[in-house]
Parts: sequence; C-alpha cells; structure tokens
Amino acid sequence: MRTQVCIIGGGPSGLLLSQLLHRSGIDTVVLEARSRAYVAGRIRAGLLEWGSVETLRAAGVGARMDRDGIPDDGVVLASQHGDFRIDIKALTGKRMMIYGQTEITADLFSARDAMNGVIIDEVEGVRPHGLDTGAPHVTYSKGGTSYRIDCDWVIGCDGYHGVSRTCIPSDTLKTFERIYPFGWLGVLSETPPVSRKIVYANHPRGFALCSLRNEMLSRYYVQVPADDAVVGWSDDAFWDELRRRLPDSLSDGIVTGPSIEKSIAPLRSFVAEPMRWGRLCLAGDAAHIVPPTGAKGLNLAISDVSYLHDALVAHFGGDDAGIDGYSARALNRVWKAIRFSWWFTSTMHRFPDQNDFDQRIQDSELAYLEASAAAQTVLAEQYVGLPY
Ligand code: FAS
Ligand code: PHB
Repeated sequence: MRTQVCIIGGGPSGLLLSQLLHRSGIDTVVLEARSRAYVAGRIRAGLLEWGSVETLRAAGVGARMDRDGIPDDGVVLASQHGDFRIDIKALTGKRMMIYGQTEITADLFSARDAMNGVIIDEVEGVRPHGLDTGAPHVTYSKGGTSYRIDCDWVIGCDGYHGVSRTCIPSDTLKTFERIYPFGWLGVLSETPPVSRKIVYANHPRGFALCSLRNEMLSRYYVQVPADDAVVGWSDDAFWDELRRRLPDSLSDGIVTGPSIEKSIAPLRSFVAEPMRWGRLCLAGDAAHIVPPTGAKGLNLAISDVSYLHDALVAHFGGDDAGIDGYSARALNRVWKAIRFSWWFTSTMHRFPDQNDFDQRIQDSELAYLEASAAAQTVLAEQYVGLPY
C-alpha cells in the first residue's frame, strides 16, 4: 500500500489530522492498535479552547458540537474562604466550549467514514522505517498477516505509550518531566451538575473539580494519593469527600447518583523535544502530557494538528518552511501550556509535604486573583487558549 501521510494512532490527534488532510486533498492512512469501540469508549477531556472549536469546525466536524456543546464564559475558583468567578469572555472576548472528547471522537469517526477515510484498527507491531530518508515506510501486522505502507511522512499520534517517540535517536531526543505526587479520581454520573460553571476548588484535604457534559451528565474529580486505587472508593465515599472540599454554597447543591464511570488518572507534565526527526513528526500526547488542571491536553493536541495540517499542505505544494518550523512552533505553544498547567496545579492542589506556610501562599494567590483584574486576565487568556 502507498499513501502520502501514514498516521500512527487513531485517537483525537490522528483522526483530526487525517480528516483535515483528506479535506485538503492529501492521502492518509491511520493505524490504530485498539478497536474502534475501545477508542470511542474512552472517557477523557471535556473542555475546549476556542481555537479547538474553530479547528473542529474547519474540519467539518463542528455541527453536533455547536448543537449539543455548552459555551462556557467563565470559571469559578473556590477555597475555604469562599469562591469567585472569573469572566473569561469579558476579559478575552473568547469563550470555552464544554463538549466531551468522547463526542469529538464519535464526530471524527462519522466524518472519516463519510469520506471513506482509511482507518486500520487492531493493528500490531507497528514500526516506522527509513525516517531519515525521503522514502519512509511503516510495517505492521493484523490478523497474523504482515503489511507495509510506503509513504512520504509518518506522523506519530500514538499517545504517551506509543512507538513513534522511541524512533527518535536517544542522542537527539530530550525529554522533560515532572511527576505529581497525586492523581485525579474522576466520576461520571447521570445527575444534574451542581453548577453550569466549571468549579476548581482548593482545600486542605485536596483539590476538587466540578464539571459537566450536559444538563443530566455531571463530571466530578477529587485529588487522591498517587498510589490510590479506585477499588477503595465507593460512590458514597466519593460524594462525601467531594462535598467536604466544596464551599457550602455548592456542596449543599450536589445531586448524587451511581457512577457510570469511575477511574484514577495519574498527573504528570512531560515534553519530548524535538517534535520532528527526518520524515517523522509527533503530535498530541506522543509529544507532551499536561496535568488536566488547565484542560490543555486535548487542546494542545488540536493545535499541534492544526500546525501540521498547514505545514504538510504547504510541503506538498513545494514550500517546506512550515514543516521545517513545525517543531519549534508547536513547542513554543506547548511550553506555555505546560507552565500554565504546572502553575494552576501547584496553586490548587495539596502536596503531601505541604505545610501551613504553603497553604497560606495558595490562599494569598487566590485572594490576589479575586482582587486583581490584571491577574485574572493573565489566567483568562491562558485558560481560553493562547493564539495559534
Ligand atoms: P491518545 O492517547 O488519545 O490516542 C493515541 C492513540 O494511539 C490511542 O488510540 C492508542 O490506542 C493508539 N496507539 C498507541 N500506540 C500505538 C501503536 N504502537 N500503534 C498504533 N496505535 C497506537 N485532556 C484534557 O484536556 N482534559 C482532561 O480532562 C483530560 N483527562 C484525561 C484523562 C485521562 C485518563 C487521560 C489518559 C488523558 C486525559 N486528557 C485530558 C488528555 C487526553 O484527552 C489527551 O490529551 C488526548 O487524548 C490526546 O489525544 P491523542 O494525542 O490522540 O492521544
Ligand atoms: C472535564 O470536564 O473533564 C474537565 C474540565 C476541566 C478540566 C479538566 C477536566 O480542567
């Protein structure tokens, strides 16, 4: 088989890149290790920057998002000393969109099918070759048969545990990492959300987050120790802990119900440089991971894909400036989101070795944010997403 762009990984990054390139007349093949049902069933992100909204619309997959998504103009920060709202739209002129990653994946699968996009799932042993030549190829197997795809470019959209990043020589690849000593226990429940606003809560017992997917689908998180196990958390224990960490004005309004999804996600900050080596480019979680505090993971994947789409269209038109500048351009935006997510995580979470001084520092950071339009603008422009 031959194609112009072979994409390893059929999550949001790979599917969106395939969709954008196909609409621009560029041939792609997506290789995905898991089944379509598995990929479609993954419950992850829920909050889109405005740049992501515009990119999804440009890809022709914005209709359901515009119909079912919930535009979000602000964010609430809470602590033991009360809560306050930051008006993102008033400060930046832009808004966020609450729309689950699961829905985005479904929209992308539908669009790919409508265009007869080539997605080969449940593949094994994917291996890129000849990345340092002008004629790379990718081998893989499926159902016991081996295959080869000759291509012009290989794009690693295969997430943190994928194969692509390992193809960059160790004397070229540099990684940066911060592992946080806690995780997020997340619950999805078919209950009315306690607030139509997303609420981030700092509490001496630990961080909590109130989010939603729609009027009858709530998404909540509480910080838990890094070695905690979801089996130790009954639904009642979760609801009790969530209430303890929220101001009374919110905790009194929590409507509980059975969890339809309950899982613990570890938190880390991670960046791999460069995001290009020869005819290989990395995008999304294959290149970077952020703690979900700033809701940047999926949004960074989308900006990487937007840059790559523009660069590859120009490349196939004879102009290599975009692809030659892709890694530096993507990393410039990635590192600003990494910093913001690190700052927000450090401000809102309880660290195991934290003392009273540290709690006072967090309290004063929130008090300054509450009182300062300048401080709120700094948070708002990063939260809604820096320009592409
Ligand atoms: P993905 O990991 O989504 O997709 C990579 C794909 O590549 C997978 O389908 C995998 O099966 C496939 N693959 C891997 N190795 C392969 C191989 N060798 N061959 C072929 N295919 C291979 N982000 C937010 O913004 N907000 C959140 O609240 C949030 N919560 C998260 C919770 C969890 C538990 C996790 C893990 C992530 C969360 N994220 C969140 C981040 C998440 O949404 C990612 O940023 C997003 O899925 C990135 O998409 P991809 O880059 O496509 O990577
Ligand atoms: C979510 O709705 O899942 C969500 C919202 C905001 C975050 C992280 C996750 O910062």
